[in-house]
Amino acid sequence: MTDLDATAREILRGNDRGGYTIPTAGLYPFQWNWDSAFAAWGFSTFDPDRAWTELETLFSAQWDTGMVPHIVFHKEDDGYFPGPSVWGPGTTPASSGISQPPVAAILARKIHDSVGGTERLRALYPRMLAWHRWWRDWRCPEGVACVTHPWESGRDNCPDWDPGMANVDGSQVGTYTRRDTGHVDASMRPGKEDYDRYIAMVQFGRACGWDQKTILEDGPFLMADPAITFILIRANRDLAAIAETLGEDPTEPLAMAAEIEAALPSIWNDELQAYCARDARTGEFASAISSGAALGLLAGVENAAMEEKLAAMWDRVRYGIPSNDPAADSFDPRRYWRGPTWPVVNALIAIGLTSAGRSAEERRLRKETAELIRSGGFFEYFDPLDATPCGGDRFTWTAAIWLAWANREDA
Ligand code: 9WN
Repeated sequence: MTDLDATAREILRGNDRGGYTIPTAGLYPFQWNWDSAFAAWGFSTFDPDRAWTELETLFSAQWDTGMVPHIVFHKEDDGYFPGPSVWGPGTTPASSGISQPPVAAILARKIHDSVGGTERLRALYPRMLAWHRWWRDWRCPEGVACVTHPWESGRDNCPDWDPGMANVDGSQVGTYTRRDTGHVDASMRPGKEDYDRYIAMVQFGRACGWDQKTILEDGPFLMADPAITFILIRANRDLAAIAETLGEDPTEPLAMAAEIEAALPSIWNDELQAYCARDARTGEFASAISSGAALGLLAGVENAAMEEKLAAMWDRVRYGIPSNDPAADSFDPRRYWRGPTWPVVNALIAIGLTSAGRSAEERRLRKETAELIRSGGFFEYFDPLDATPCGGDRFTWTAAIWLAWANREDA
């Protein structure tokens, strides 16, 4: 074990709050959905029991509808805004009212493949299936996966969401105090106008009691998300493989994957020659290619024209896949999802590269990601041009993907 491995383990242990990990102390004091799935993957490298517990705790907050919330507020903490009182009453434990990228089945399968735990997986299976059904019923109105809030995408202020955000009225939200900019440099975070709109969307959901029909039909924001679309296709296929392992019927998850796949032409942007975010209300496409398109390989989607664009995008930076194309006007190398590279997204893309047998690119991505962590530490994300570490430090998912992927010496 290297010193970095030891530090990564310490970070996971240090962010453990008893059955769940927080993403990082201060900035994110609760349990986040996809962060926890990655944390479980990291824990599986040295504490398989703790890995399964992480997923179990996350799914213990699942709503009756099948939705697994994007934040679970296990304990009070006023260091984060918007906390439980903003999302509204109604759930135990308290949680947010939206979801996040459904990576749990993808990582649960990986964890089971490497460390076993069939009975733990068996208990989670119906919960994961219910969650995928929720995505089908409430987030795939035209086949591909949509998000009803940029936070649901996990790629909050990515230019992917600019067309939809432009139509959200944030002028009536009232006053509130942000906490994020007290923890990290404001120039690395979404701006005030973004936050006003984020809060307006939360207020809409709360006002209708998180009624999904109302949110889907009349909510202020509904955009097709290429990243979640690809993740969900892959997650459904992995769930089908899990079903087979458990002696369950894989037909339904396979059918859900096939339905989404059949709808992919609706997010093909001819102008950009790539799969792209698209406003489901107006039909408008996002204006730049993002790392969402690079997740196509997760779903087995390989398109020569798009691959060429993605390769050019990668070559415009030195470290990792950027969250937004450096050739776009909207590119900003340090502002959150508007340009930086995210080790955790690189790890997901690498799973896709491995599945596609593209080992040279997987190796390059792994080495570039490892270099960022070696030089800058376990930060939330990095400037892809000069490797400056950004956002929160001692970050759970960066430590987790180091242990599960980026520290691999070579193959
Ligand atoms: C809102 C915890 C989360 C990640 C998201 C990332 C960021 C929250 C925020 O932090 O979002 O959910 O307040 O900025 O964008 O992907 O899950 O690490």
